[in-house]
Amino acid sequence: MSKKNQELARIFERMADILEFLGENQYRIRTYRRVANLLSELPEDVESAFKTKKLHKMSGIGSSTLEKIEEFLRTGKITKYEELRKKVPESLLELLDAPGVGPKTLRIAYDKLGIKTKEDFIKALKEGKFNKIKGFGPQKAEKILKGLEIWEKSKERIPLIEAHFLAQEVLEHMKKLGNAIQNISVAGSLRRKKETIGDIDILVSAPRERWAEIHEHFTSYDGVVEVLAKGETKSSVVLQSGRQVDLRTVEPKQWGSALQYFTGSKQHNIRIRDIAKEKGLKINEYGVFRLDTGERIGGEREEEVYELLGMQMPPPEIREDWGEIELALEHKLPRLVEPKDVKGELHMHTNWSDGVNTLEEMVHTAYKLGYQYIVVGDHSQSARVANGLDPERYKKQWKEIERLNKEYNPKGFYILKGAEVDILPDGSLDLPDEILEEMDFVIASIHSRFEQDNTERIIKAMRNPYVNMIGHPTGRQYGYREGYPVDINKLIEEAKRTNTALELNTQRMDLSSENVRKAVEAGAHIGITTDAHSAKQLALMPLGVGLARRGWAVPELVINTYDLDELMKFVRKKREKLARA
Ligand code: DGT
Ligand code: CA
Ligand code: CA
Ligand code: ZN
Repeated sequence: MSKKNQELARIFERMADILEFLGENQYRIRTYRRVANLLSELPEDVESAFKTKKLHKMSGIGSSTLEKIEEFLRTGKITKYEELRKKVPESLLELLDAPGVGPKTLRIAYDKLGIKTKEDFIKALKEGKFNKIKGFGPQKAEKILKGLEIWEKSKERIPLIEAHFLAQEVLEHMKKLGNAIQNISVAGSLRRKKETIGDIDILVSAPRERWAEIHEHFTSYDGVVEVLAKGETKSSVVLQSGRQVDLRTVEPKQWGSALQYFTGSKQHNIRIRDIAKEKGLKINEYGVFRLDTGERIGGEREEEVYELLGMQMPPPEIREDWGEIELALEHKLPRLVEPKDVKGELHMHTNWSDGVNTLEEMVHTAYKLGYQYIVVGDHSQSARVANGLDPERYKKQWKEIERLNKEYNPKGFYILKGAEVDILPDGSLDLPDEILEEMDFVIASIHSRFEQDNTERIIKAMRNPYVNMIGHPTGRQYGYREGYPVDINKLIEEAKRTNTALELNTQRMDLSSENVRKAVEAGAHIGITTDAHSAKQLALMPLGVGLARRGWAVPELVINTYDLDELMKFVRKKREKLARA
């Protein structure tokens, strides 16, 4: 649906709300709501529907409605709406977007309690002022407060990992419909693996006669707290977590073009449509068409959309108009790292330090994931809260690692001795070289002094011949804390020079995609890790791979796509290089 349709539908909805708040004529309120519904269901652009007089023929759209639409298309405003808005305090109007807050509730608040702002409204709810009002009761107040909390949250963007899990649950629910659904996929920024997601988009293809059933099933998912819209082609819901999910249905033959369209990004799609135009084609969510005859020439498969433009299909993660279009036209897109390339986990914790699972459980899970190796990277001694290990405890742990290796090596799986060693404030390491030398793979990370510039501190750590990867290089922990000041360009340069990898930590989303891209362009190595503190978290790897793909990472530079031999070669190369220097 076009933006204009949405905007206009919202204005009619809002006018109905205001009239209801003012206690006006029920008939007009119903009319406005019906118009809002019609507009949001309109398959074409309201502007063209107006020009072709299609709107004029629709029942439910009278002459005064047409006048308002005409005014909006001409001026971007509706006078009637501007007049109505002045009759209600602005800050109360805003509350109408919150679940469970309708115009009637606001009217009561305004009339009986003299409430004129959002803040007063929340305060009155908390203080139980509504309880005295007939038909209101503490349960209703509680429900509204909960709704407001969710609503506030929904205004923030969703961290990728959270969106991923929410979407997985919704997909599971949708799959219960079985063969009513032909294809289903996430789209939008979640498919592009953006670090934060505005709302979750899900696309479904199915024969038209199944659509009603599909939207019914979607909106009745038990994680839904509010249904924002339920239509023939699109429904929107709010989940308990306050997050919004949109679901769209298309016909099976439209699957490819719709998936392309709803994956975005908008910038990417604008460029794609321009290229289509130059080639005498038109591309939209319904398919690929010839401009002259209007004939539909494709759209069932997503690749086909790009093929018809004579280009490669850029992976969803890089569809941002960041240079991918030019390369795709020349058929020169790089082959990005894929989840199936990953051969091992480089960073995880067991209950020897702050992990929740035993070494054996972590090892078993990694083996089941089909990996060749796992680095045991428990914290070092100065991480007291994390129960960090001193040299003696590492040596004890090695005994257990050796025992497990006897069991796993014959199956082609290798447990590597390692540590996540703390980089101390002066850039020295929390473990002596003698211990590090006996390890197979060492991560060094900063866990203190987040306020200072840590560039030199990290560079010093990189110059240790036994440090193979810098853990979470910028210190950013998405949604929890900003990173420390650090010159990423210098780190990348030194990483390349010393043969040290930079970690892309899936859970912290550090490195950002931008930084991955810088590292890749400079030819520095990256390690994609889950930093798992439980066996379950080891499964987050594909998301990390998605983040790396967004940074255009190629397998040659991602060290955990290497076979064990190659990985050990990477380790040895640094030791030899720095020993010589
Ligand atoms: P978000 O939700 O803010 O993280 O970002 P997206 O990219 O998921 O954006 P969203 O949910 O508004 O729309 C999903 C996709 O649908 C978007 O990436 C491209 C496509 N799309 C939506 N509206 C428009 C539009 O007005 N023009 C174009 N070209 N594409 C659109
Ligand atoms: Ca979205
Ligand atoms: Ca959306
Ligand atoms: Zn860690």
